[in-house]
Amino acid sequence: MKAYLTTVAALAASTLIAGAAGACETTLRSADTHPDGYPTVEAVKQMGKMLEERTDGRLCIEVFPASQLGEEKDSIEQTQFGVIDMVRASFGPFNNIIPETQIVSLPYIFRSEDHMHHVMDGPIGDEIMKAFEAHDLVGLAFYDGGSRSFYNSQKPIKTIDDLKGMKFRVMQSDVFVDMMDALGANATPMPYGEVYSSIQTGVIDGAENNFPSYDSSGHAEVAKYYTNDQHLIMPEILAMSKSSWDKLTPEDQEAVRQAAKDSVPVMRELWNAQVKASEEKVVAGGAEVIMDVDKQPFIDAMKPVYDKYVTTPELQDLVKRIQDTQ
Ligand code: GTR
Repeated sequence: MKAYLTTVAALAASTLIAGAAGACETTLRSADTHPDGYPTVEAVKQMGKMLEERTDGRLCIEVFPASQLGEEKDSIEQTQFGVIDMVRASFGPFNNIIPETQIVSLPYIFRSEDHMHHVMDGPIGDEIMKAFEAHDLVGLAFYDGGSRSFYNSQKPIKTIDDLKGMKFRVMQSDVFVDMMDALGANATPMPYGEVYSSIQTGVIDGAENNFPSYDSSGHAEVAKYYTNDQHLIMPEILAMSKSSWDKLTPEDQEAVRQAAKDSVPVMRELWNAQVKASEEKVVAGGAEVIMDVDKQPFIDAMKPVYDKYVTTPELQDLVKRIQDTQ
């Protein structure tokens, strides 16, 4: 399950910035659900190297990969409580906690990953980032989750009709339960770590994710039909515990912000390489990938989800601002 990442891990290691030697005064513990070598894990490690160097060893980051500090939803809570200093997570598990994350988590809200970058790198992203503070979190940087699509163990899915009555794991967010309802399928919200065995034992038929996660989680081994419908292009975030943040001097806070910002291009480069590598790897491993999907019926089917979440003139305006962003 880990071998797939060798190339990207090597790429990451080769670009590492040498950190100051010796013990760090403060080590920030950062949680990630993904294994070592995954782009998000490597980007935060590189952020740590930059931070260590720029603060003369005052601040370091230790990344705990592979859900060592708990499943994503739990590590978010632990970060809010200050037990964990930092967490890198998808927007999905924040949806039920921070309503401001919902609109940019709607299916097909973004036309492409570039569109998402343009929105999240601008004023709309800044507004959403600020919303984390009311929930004891300081948003540091937006990372990428690529585009998520359906996969399952039963049959190739070509149209919405093929999804009817099937059971799919979704992240623990009401938005995605409603998305599955709108598609006529059944949603089973559950932690990421339970998906592999749930597919294997037939508790669910499948799940949905991007190529790197489909690959690294091993889900491709148990659910070989992947349909590239790209229903979700949504941001991920690297966030810090407000209580850990408040312990830092303004100078160190600035160093953390800057290092997080500088880790974004690193993350994007690793990400693009990994998407390609993972797609090739799952296909070589026997996955049947349907790339050519007519997305329009999927987009049209999402109307009830938009009706449910885009409920005020302000939210309607936000959707329009997102759509108008080039
Ligand atoms: C991945 C994402 C993780 C996690 C996972 C999931 O794409 O990077 O943060 O949210 O999906 O489906 O739980």
